[in-house]
Amino acid sequence: MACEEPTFRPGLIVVDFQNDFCPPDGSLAVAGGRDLAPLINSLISLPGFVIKIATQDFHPANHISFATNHPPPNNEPFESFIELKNWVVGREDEKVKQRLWPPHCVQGTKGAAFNDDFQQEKVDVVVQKGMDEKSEMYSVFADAFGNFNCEGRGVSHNVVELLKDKAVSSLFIVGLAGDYCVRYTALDAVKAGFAVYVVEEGTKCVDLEQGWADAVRAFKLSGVNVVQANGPEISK
Ligand code: VGL
Ligand code: ZN
Repeated sequence: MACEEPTFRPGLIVVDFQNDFCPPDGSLAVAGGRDLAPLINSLISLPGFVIKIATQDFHPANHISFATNHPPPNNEPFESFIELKNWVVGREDEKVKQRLWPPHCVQGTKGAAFNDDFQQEKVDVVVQKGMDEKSEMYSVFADAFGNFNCEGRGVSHNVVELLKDKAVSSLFIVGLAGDYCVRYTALDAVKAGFAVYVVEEGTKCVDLEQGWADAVRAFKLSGVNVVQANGPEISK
């Protein structure tokens, strides 16, 4: 009987490693975000990945997630939530809570550019997302309602197709922020059928402790693996 070929074909996704998510000047700076550069650069320099993708949050100035685009009193960045309606035909009755953010990653600004320390020339494909003013896309795969196939309404590429074209089996995910775009990208990658590994030291959260605790709980429920860059500590 013929043996199955081993099918471990890993891909790497670096999520939103952009100036606006990094101290000291980012408008939505995640504590410690900039410190991820050495680990992310060493991962992206490895020869073993079948494809290396960087995602880029890339909003129009009138994006629905910006607190400044909503009237007071319910327009406090980080604090306020609005109701987002699924505007896909036939699903308008679906709603999700949308947290409001300071304006960030506006197309054409320095804040939307990749962090200067990031060796972006080593990336194979840059995928821009969040381009539709009425859609939130934390995940590079789908909008806030889990609609995949958002090309033409908020994302530059169909990432599932990109990965399937390269026969990717497994995805390693790092970047910002652990409790938002990394979290939802990882969860959707499992839905799309990939084995998923979030590298713990390769991400930082907006909400320092609670954000990561909630993300890990969601990862456990859906089968996202959390791995350590240097492997588990072995007690002597
Ligand atoms: C992100 C909040 C708003 C992220 C993007 O990259 O995690 N968070 N937009
Ligand atoms: Zn955003």
